[in-house]
Amino acid sequence: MNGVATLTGLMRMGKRVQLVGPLVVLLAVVLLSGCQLALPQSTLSPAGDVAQNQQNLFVFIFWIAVVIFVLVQGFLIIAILKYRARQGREQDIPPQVHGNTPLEIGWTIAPALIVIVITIPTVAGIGATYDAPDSYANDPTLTIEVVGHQWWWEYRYLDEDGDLDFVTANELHIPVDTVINLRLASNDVIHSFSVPRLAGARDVVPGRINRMWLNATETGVYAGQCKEFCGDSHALMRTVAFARERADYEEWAANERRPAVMRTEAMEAGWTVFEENACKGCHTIEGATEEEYELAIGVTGPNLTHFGSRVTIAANTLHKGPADMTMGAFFEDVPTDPDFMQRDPAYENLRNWLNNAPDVKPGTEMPDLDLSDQQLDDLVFFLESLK
Ligand code: HEC
Ligand SMILES: [Cu+2]
Repeated sequence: MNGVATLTGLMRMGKRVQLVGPLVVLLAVVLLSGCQLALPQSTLSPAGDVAQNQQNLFVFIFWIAVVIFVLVQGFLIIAILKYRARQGREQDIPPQVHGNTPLEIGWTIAPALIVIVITIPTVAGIGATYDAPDSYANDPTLTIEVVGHQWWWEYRYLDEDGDLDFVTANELHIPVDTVINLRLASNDVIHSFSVPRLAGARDVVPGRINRMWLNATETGVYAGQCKEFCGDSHALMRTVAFARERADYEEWAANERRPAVMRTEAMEAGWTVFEENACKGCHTIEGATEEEYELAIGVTGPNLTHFGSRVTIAANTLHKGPADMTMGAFFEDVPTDPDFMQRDPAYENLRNWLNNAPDVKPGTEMPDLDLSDQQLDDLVFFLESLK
């Protein structure tokens, strides 16, 4: 009987030991997965001053927490070892400190001081996220209105006089070492704008205009995302910021200011599909003059004037190319070959989007318009010609 009991006991222990290995591995994976620094949305690899300031604050508080952790755990371990029950002294009670006035005062004041030390730079840091501090007074500035829509971002660039310069969507282009003042508004529900490697998040609230500033200190492509649950496709409401040298940015902006390319004969079929299928009512394509080029002035969906020069669709959830291509590969080698768009399945993702947008993005206002294969081909060609 006893032997059986010992045996089952041993077996149980064996099982427990077997479990420990995988559990340790699992715990390590969960805990260490946060240690990768080069993730696209990591606040731990800042590429702008606002993100850098926020990281500095984080590191400062982190080390305070480490010191407190080591002290508290250290005292705890000492207490456990020193005052543990030992054979023969089960009844011993260590000296009691209850009512010890210097200690009581000490551990009231110390945490209060720690909180004050953390609060001052935190509040100052929050204050510095709205407008660039005076030390940036000599930097060039650019103001962009950011409008959150379910589920995409509209970017309205303002000129020096504060008048509307041009409108684009989802892909934010900025020059490096420039103070970018963002004015944030919502078209429907509360969203939150965030490109973590450049700056923290700010809520985008209907009925008010919030503001934040950021700058990019390195050229690069920085991923972002809506950070406030805003409905069905909230997780598919991303954004991407391209920080470029000033000359490259200026070249891009000059193109954005231009009206859409003139209609060529090859684009005619696609334009007809666009015009006859309600697209025109939801999307804007800015033409030169009304006679030369018919205007589309819909504002429900993204501005498509220079859609052909964008590399992503559906608020940066997909690139336009073949469905099996990774985002990274597409970004590295954005197709510039004029024949690319005629190749099958070159613009597969874009084609799928046009074919049935709600299938790609649940809840989107863009309907499934039941287009034929030929109409889809014509549309892809037309849209991709809008450089
Ligand atoms: C009822 C309004 C509506 C109609 C009609 C409509 N769209 Fe859209 N479209 C939208 C909205 C809203 C989005 C943004 C979806 C998202 O990303 O959440 C969109 C997105 C797009 C995009 C991707 C833009 C980008 O930058 O991500 C393209 C391209 C597009 N539409 C083309 C078309 C074409 C072509 C038609 C006609 C066949 C059409 N749309 C009809 C509302 C509409
Ligand atoms: Cu959202």
